[in-house]
Amino acid sequence: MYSWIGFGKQFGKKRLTREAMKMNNPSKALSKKKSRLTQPVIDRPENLGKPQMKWGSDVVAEVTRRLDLKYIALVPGASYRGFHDSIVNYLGNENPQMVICLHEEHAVSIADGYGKVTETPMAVALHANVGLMHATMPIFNAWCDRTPMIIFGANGPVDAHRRRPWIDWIHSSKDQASMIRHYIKFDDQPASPQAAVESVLRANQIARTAPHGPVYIVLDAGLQESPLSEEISIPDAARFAPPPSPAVPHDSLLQVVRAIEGAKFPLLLMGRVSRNQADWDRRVHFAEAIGAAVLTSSNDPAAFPTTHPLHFAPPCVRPNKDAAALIKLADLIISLDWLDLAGVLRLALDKAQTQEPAAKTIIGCSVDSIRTNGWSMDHQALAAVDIPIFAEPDQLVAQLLDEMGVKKNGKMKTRSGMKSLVHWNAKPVVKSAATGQPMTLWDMAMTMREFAKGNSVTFSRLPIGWPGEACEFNGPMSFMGNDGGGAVGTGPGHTIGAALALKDSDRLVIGVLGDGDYLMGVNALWTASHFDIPVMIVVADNRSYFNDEMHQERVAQMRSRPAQNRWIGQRIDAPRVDLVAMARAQGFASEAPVSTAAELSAALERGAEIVAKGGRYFIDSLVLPGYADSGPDQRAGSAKKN
Ligand SMILES: Cc1ncc(C[n+]2csc(CCOP(=O)(O)OP(=O)(O)O)c2C)c(N)n1
Ligand SMILES: [Mg+2]
Repeated sequence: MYSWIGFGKQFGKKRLTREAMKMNNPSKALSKKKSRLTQPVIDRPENLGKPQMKWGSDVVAEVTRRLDLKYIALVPGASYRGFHDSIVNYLGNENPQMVICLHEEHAVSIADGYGKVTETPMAVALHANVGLMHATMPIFNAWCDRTPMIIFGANGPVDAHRRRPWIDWIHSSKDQASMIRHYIKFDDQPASPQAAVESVLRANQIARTAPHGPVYIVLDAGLQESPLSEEISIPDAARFAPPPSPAVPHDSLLQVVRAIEGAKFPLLLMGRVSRNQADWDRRVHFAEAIGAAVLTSSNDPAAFPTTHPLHFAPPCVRPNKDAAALIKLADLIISLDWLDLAGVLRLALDKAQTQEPAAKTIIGCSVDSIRTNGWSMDHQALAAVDIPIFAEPDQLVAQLLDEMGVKKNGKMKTRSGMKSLVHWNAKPVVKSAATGQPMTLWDMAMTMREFAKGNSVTFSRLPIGWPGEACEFNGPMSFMGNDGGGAVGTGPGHTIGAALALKDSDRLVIGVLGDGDYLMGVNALWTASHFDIPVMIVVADNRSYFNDEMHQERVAQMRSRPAQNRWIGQRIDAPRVDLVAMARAQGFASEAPVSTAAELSAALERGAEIVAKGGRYFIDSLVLPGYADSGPDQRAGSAKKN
């Protein structure tokens, strides 16, 4: 099999501590930790000799090499053949190493999955026009996910006299980035190799500065394929590092402390926070020190231990009953970049519109406002906030602990208003269906929860309707969040990208996907096999785009029309798609579909053994159509044709 080579230092960020701030030296905040990520020795070029930087595209490759970009996901295309050659024959297919994909949508989704885990960018290369067109949807999703990503596109030759007939003309467009400019943070089309140096350094800095996001650099084919005619200066990339989070002004910090001291029932909404273990620990200390209840969102990566005594309600997207009760009870709400603060308050407090004031003190901590534009509305409704904090949430937590002098392992503060609350995890667990009964989504979810308990599982994705009660997350790698852009088809790519990032760890990466999501993105799987990435995919197979059956049922009911027709144009049946064959065809081990909790348990054990040895496993888990996010009596399984 393949062997692996070690890899060097990584651009990373540390919180600004009081000491670092005193020194007023942001570079102190760069992590010195060695990356544990390694690159597979695979697809090795031969007879390279000692490659010299001689071509325009060599310069782009050279700068890219210095940015600690380990991988470049791609589908090839002649528009960037110069850059492709530079990566293979100049860089030796290392740093970045090519991750070949069967669709541009997967190249971007894999980079998104990777970025969610590492909070660092993966590079992507896309063919002119058509490759970019294939990739637009996952680029939008990465934008919504706030995932850093450096995308190289191509164009031209921009100089029309150098274009080959036909093919170069269809690969040329004016302002190519306009196709995606509404959902990227930066784009550029440098006109010379020296300008490309600056362009790539700037793109890297912007992608890695919070709020993270994708950036796009268009490489003119003329620039790529021109021999260098002058000396190129490539500066030390460390001098173009992303800045750490802005610090919270001391006055604001004191306001927050006073609000906490005056609160009877503080509630922490843990939203888009970091994947860093030390930050996780600080969030736990903070919640315990101030005795705040905690909510987490099942849209976002794990942010807080979900079975912790202060995490009273199961994770959710829209507030479930328990979450709404907590929001109603709270007199102080501290939002740590909660995705939709105004929306969640509106739903929980039964407000007719988002601007209706909530009679609570609200602290909103986020840097998201600087990324807002007029095209995408993914910035969500405007929240009323009493103490606005422009900083990354973990920066605020670190400074608050410092300011309040919170000791590690101090006692958890208890609040009288919390005594009567029953923790979601203390409620009697509804057993899975009796052996032999077909599984509901609830049964499947509870079976997976049991399995995950004994294994170090990273859920790269969870399907629609998955119950919060199945989300037992105990660390920042437990769950990577769902598709921020509501992008069906990204699940397989996200899973493989997350597994690539975690391939040298002891974590078992599992993507639990809807069958519609799996089928739309299914040929992402081949990349995992080609790269020998250990991973498991489990499909909650209801043979339907079931989410939309629910919509059709609702519309029919609103219009007093027959709801039993909701399945038409929704069912993925007749013929049944052989999901297992599609996985096997791409190098995954699998077995016959399972339809009971006992069968699923056994399949998971078999799969875990194979993945632990470095393999890939696929499970087709048949479930009755229906959702379990409102509890074990799952919704709407009945109105169906058969
Ligand atoms: C690219 C894209 N196309 C269509 C949709 C609309 N859509 C939302 S959920 C969904 C169904 C997804 O099916 P599946 O993954 O099987 O999950 P299920 O609804 O069955 O739970 C569809 C089609 C979407 N969100 N994204
Ligand atoms: Mg489905």
